[in-house]
Amino acid sequence: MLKFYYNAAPNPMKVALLLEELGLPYEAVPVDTRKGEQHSAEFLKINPNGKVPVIVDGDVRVFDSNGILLYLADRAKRFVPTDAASAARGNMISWLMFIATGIGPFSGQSVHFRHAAPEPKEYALNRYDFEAQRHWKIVENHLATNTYMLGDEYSIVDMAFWGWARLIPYVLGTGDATWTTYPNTKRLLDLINARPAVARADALKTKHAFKAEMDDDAKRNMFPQNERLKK
Ligand SMILES: N[C@@H](CCC(=O)N[C@@H](CS)C(=O)NCC(=O)O)C(=O)O
Repeated sequence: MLKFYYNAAPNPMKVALLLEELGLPYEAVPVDTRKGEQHSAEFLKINPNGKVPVIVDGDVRVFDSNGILLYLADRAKRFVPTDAASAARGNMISWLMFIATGIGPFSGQSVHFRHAAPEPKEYALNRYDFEAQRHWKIVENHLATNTYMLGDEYSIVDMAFWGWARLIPYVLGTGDATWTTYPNTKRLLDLINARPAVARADALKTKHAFKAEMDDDAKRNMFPQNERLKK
């Protein structure tokens, strides 16, 4: 059976949503990143990048969330335009990579500098907050004239969007006021949240007890770069 290495963070949750949408049987394998399980020699054999998500299905291993979405959707021929030469496929790849290389990394760094980095952090926070906002505004404007990220059809790009969109208030530090600036984003988020597959994906995290405390040990595991500053 397909093994899905995960925790409850945005990148694994996108994949959980697709697995549930496809109705694929899978075994969810928790990787407790606050305990440092992503750095174990055993896990690094599965994902040399030491991060979740990863899937292993027979002799196929795919790591990196957007790569996994594309692999599973292509294989199932669902939630993705399948004609490799079509305009629809080009559009899908553009938006999927925009989320993979822009929305995800800038939102992730915005979270880090806003909520975890020590002072002084004004320069870095300003840069990542600016870029996170710039990327989310592109999505917001796009959704003013598109029901879903690819127009009329729900796709893996919406699942990639969903993983991060529900965290925008935390990413941008703007709380409930966020949605007055991002009404179209909220509309799509609500549309996706109403899908039964979302409830099933979200139920996953209740099946395993992940470490909740961000103590010194968890910080060492999550932010190993800081050890260099102590030397
Ligand atoms: N580009 C990767 C990023 C994966 C990633 O950053 N995963 C986080 C959880 S969302 C993680 O494993 N963090 C643990 C760590 O960085 O040590 C993807 O999209 O899958």
